[in-house]
Order: sequence, then structure tokens, then C-alpha cells
Amino acid sequence: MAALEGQHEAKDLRFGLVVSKFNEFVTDRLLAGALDTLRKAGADEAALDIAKVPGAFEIPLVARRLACSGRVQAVICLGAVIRGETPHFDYISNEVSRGIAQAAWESDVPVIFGVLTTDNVEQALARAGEAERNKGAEAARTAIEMANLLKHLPRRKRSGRGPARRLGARRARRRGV
Ligand code: INI
Repeated sequence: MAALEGQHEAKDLRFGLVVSKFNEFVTDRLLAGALDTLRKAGADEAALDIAKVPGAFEIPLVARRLACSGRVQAVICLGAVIRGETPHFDYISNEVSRGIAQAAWESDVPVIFGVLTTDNVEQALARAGEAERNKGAEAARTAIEMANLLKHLPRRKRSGRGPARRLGARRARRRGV
């Protein structure tokens, strides 16, 4: 039996970070935590692509674009959705979590959920503190581990049902092949 596990070494890996500017007083801290973890694990400064988006709702689209670029081994998504100030809290948090999961499925690249969803500012700040109490640092650790784990696994086989395949089949039918 082979037990596969990703190492916590970030040298030679490239990462995308998608950071929401909404509630920047929190997300700046998440970004600092994530960068600190990546650097300590050996990530090269030039191997980090940071994209800033207006709000958490915009994270999935940019995360998907980065994940599908073939340029990075993992994408780290950082944001803060705070219920006290968000009447549409449930819509935003549901869509962000669903969109991030979908970006991973569609790209076959780890897209890590480092988005805080809290009832109030105090709870958000408590999860954006130092070291172990920083959700950005935790997301970065997860990204490193997943990127390394996937190196040991076979790549996904093409299903043959994707849009490109369907288009190819249609063209072949038109040509009578
Ligand atoms: N975006 C956040 O990231 N956090 C929030 O708490 C928040 N609130 O409070 O509304 C928020 N709203 C903006 C949203 O993410 C989009 O940027 C906006 O709806 C435009 O699509």
C-alpha cells in the first residue's frame, strides 16, 4: 500500500494568490500570513502572482483564470465576508465557496479556500492574527501540501465530453469523417 502525502516544501513551485480588497484591513493580514508561510517554505518571490479583486464575489473568476493558465501549481483565495455588514452575506459566501470549488474541478489545480465568513469584525480579526491564528497562513500551507501531493498522482484523463471535444466531433461530422 502506498500512502501518498504532500510535503511542505515550496521551492520550485508557482502560486497564484487572489485577494479581495473588500474589508482590506482583514485581507491585508491574510495576505501577509500567506506570503510569510510561502517564503518560509522556500517559495521564490518571482513565483508568486498576486491578483487583487474588488470583493469576494469576484474571486472565483480570477482564481479559475489563474488555475487554468498552466502557470501555477496552486491558487490561494483570500477574502473576508462579514455578516454584520452584509445583508446579502449568504448569497456572497455561498457563491464564493461554490465558485472556488468549481475552479478547482474545472482546472484540475488546487484552488484553496482562504475566505473568512464571520458574524462580525472581531471574529474576522481573530482569524487574521499571527501564525497559527491566520487563515491566510493556513491556506498557504494547504496549497503547498496539495501542490506537492498532486505531483505524485496521475493527471486526469480527458473525459471526451468537454466543449473542445464536442466542437471537434461536430466538425468531423460536417466533414463526413
Ligand atoms: N465583499 C466582501 O468581500 N466582503 C463583504 O463583507 C462584502 N459585503 O459586505 O457586501 C462584499 N461585498 C462586495 C461583493 O463581494 C462584490 O464585490 C460586489 O457585490 C460586486 O459584485
